[in-house]
Amino acid sequence: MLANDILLKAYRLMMTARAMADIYENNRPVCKYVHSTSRGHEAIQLATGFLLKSYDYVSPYYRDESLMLGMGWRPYEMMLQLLAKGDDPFTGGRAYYNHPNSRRENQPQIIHQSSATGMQVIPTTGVAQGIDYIESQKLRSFPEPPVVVCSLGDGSVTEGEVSEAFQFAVLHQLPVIYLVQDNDWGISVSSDEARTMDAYEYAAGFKGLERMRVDGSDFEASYKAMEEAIGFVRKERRPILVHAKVPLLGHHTSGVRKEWYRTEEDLAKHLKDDPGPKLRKKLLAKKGITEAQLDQIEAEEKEFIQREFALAVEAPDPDPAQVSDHVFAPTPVTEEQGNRTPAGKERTVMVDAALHAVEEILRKHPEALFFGQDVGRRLGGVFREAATLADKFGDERVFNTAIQEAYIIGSTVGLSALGLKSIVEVQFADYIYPGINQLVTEISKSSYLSCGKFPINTIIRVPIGAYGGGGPYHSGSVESTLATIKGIKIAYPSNAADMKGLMKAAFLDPNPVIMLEHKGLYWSKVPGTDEARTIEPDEDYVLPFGKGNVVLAASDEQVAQGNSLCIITYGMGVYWAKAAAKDFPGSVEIVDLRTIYPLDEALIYATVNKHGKCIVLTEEQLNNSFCEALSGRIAQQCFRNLDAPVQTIGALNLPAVPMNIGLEAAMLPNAEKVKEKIEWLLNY
Ligand SMILES: Cc1ncc(C[n+]2csc(CCOP(=O)(O)OP(=O)(O)O)c2C)c(N)n1
Ligand SMILES: [Mg+2]
Repeated sequence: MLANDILLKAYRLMMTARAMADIYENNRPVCKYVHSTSRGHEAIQLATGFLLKSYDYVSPYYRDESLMLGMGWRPYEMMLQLLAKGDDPFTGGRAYYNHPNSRRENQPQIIHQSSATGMQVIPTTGVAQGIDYIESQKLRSFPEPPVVVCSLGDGSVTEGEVSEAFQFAVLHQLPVIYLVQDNDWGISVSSDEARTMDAYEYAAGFKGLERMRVDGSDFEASYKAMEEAIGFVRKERRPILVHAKVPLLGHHTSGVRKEWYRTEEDLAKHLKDDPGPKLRKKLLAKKGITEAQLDQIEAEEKEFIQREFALAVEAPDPDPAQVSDHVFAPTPVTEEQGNRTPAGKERTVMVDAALHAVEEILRKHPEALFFGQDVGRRLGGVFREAATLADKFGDERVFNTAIQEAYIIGSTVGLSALGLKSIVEVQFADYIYPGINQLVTEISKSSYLSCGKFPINTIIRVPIGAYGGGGPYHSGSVESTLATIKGIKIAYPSNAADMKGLMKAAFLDPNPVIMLEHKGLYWSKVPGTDEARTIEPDEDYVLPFGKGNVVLAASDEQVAQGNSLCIITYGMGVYWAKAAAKDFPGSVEIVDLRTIYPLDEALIYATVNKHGKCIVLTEEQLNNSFCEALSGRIAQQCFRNLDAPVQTIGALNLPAVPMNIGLEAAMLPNAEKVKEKIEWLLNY
């Protein structure tokens, strides 16, 4: 039997949650932003909240209002988010009710929470992965072994990404509790429409995942179950799924009303399990607890919530001048530093420059780890871009993952929250798509929506590009897709020195960075790309993002005669441009962008203004590409100085790069195609 004070505290907070739901419902025009309440789910949520410690991590979902109350969050603070006020401690008025994140020292830690159902499971499992890594490397000590709670609804469990996380958690035996609150509904989709098994039954398919069922509407049972689950994970360092059956008493959200799709019968069935009255009955059966005492608690909470609500309504709105704050955390790398061309060094191929950069990072930073498909000991990457690293740093720091792009990318959110620095790899750019969801939904928004509390420090290495008949699923370009995502940085080096300097800058950058690494430049195998091999810079060399490079300058003479143009390009385009320029000595200036975001707009515009003629060159299919967007921006910014329309060169607008080398060549740009355009433009 639990002590009366815990039961009474739970009862009080159930009355708080009820009063909150009621006041929101009674003030719908004021509570205009969409919100859900925890009505029906209070018991399991409060039990969980009571049991977590400040060094634990929890990912509450949008219905976990009572979980927040259980962890000691003040209703006023939560209401600031409900009303999207400036002092909303989680998102500063940027996201919905009960989408918390917190680094407060005296309460459990909460990473950024998105609204995408089930998508929090990978980032949150990443937190458990991070704790496991810290424990294995003895990087830090905790008062006692932390646990991670990932909370989600029954409807969310059917999302595919959830299974990637479960797989990883059981394989690596991570200290995580998946708490599934099963109310039999996913908006209007009933459980029998959505699945043949509930989460408890589903969990049985994941060998090594402990599981437990509990009546989540019974506070005492919930408390005992969570106490056991948390105790198990603290001690055993293994994952468990807790399946809590709960009623759903409120509306799905303020906007989707229960009476639209639920029958009287269904509502009545759920109401029978209302956790408040259930607990009240138990309390009244105890000695010394009276109806009057419980009535008083209810009345006190009602009054308290009225005061809290009035205060929150009065709070100021966010300052619109701050709308653009916190997209990125500031990076320490703003200037090129270190020795780029040390004396006596050999020229190095680009793939080795990347490998050496990662090796130097791993040697210096125990908080750094590197994982992805085939990067582990046996192969060291399908391009040998990770060769020998596992031998040197061990299988806990450099390891293979299953084929799980969503997990590979999304787990870095959790690792980053713990101060770890992950370098991960997606084997081919063509296979980044299963990970794009995590990139867009979780990673890119984390810093912005947590007001800078959770920027995601990660490097995502992505071999990219076409050459030598790689075929339709190993040659694709993805930079335009990536460039539409705000909140990530994208590098696209064209030579070994840039690769090394940018990799180092990416590592020091507290924000998410994608390194696009052209497979055709890795070993300078493509004819004409020998210059991608350069002297390898020193270990301390860094190249800031957003600084383009003039790789070929036009002569003053040709510029003065108006017989010049510039080519703005990156990656393989640099080599096509260089080859084409040979026939026009002094007339062509080539800018290698080096990073797609941030973009060196100052250099681009200054160069275009100088020549008055410009070609933007890319390997990608042209229509609606980054290259077209950039040419539009150039036209806008440099209109007065342009002597001809901005030209673009890219691949044909086909859905894939065909495999036969003749077809591949027909699709891609090359030096010849660039030459024709230069000639035409110089004569314009
Ligand atoms: C990826 C994604 N798809 C769809 C939605 C819209 N949506 C919001 S809540 C919800 C139902 C979730 O049901 P469940 O996980 O059982 O949680 P409950 O609301 O029942 O507590 C859906 C489909 C979403 N938020 N995210
Ligand atoms: Mg549900």
